[in-house]
Amino acid sequence: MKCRKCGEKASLNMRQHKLALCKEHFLAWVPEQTERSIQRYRMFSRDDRILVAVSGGKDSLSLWDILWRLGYKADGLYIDLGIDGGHGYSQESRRLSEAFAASRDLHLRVISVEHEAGAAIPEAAALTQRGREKPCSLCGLTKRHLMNRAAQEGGYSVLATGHNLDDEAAALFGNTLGWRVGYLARQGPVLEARPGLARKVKPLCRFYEREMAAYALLRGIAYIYEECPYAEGATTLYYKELLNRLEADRPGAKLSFYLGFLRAREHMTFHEDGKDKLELHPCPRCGQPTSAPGECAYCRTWSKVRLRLGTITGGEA
Ligand code: Q46
Ligand code: ZN
Ligand code: ZN
Repeated sequence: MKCRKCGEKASLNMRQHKLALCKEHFLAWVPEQTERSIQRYRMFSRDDRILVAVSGGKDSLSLWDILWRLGYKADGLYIDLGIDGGHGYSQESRRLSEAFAASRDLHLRVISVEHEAGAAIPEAAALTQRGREKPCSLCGLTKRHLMNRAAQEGGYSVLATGHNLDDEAAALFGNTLGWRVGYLARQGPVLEARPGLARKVKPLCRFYEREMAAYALLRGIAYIYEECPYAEGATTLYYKELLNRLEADRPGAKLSFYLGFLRAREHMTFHEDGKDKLELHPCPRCGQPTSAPGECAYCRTWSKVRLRLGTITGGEA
């Protein structure tokens, strides 16, 4: 297989795009395509200050690398979840994120959940969920809260995440299976700002996971290969597998599923009603918007954690 641009040996054959490229042309193609998505969905301009949520994985570090190469003003945010399992997952992903930032002289803000909220994620989950479930809902809630707060406090106009097409197609598949119209109404490359909520964008939403892995590898980015130890068995991974099977038989199926949804959404209206409807007001404790009647879920959950920690250690809640 030869590179379509120069005729040299191709490094990657992208059947879904009917495009094969050598290393050099693939490394140029990815930032070009990212720039096209940024423009197409009007994500941000070169005047904006962007905060990239970095996990130490291939997608978020590649996103940061691409934005930096394209000349955008992008800082990074790493949230240390305090997950020790899987050979010190948090420690290792933090080390790689810090090394990445240092190698490019970029600014990385590090927030530790334990320091901010009073306990590491697994510990807090064990206290509130009694070890019955995975810590993922608490983790997701905490990350969203801290990311939004960091974006607001730092005066960033936009928060960028490294979600790729496989992530987006799997989320869309799940939301469609359950006809969660509230989520469908809000799913897309851009989530506009609301009072107290930062604007969110996903510049890699048109890239297959495989393309991002190839980009990180060919660019020589050192990223954490292993997933979070709690990711195993997640429904999203099951949906990804199903979609991969479909993709193997019909190259391009994932992309057309997602892009078809975005096109269809322009002509359809998903009414956010019932429990999906998001009527927001500021949380009386932290000030972040919430749809809960009183304090936001973050404040309620973490005060429960601190209360239980206080009971155990004899300290203050
Ligand atoms: S939610 Fe769950 Fe992830 Fe948090 S605990 Fe790990 S798997 S990191 S995206
Ligand atoms: Zn080439
Ligand atoms: Zn709150």
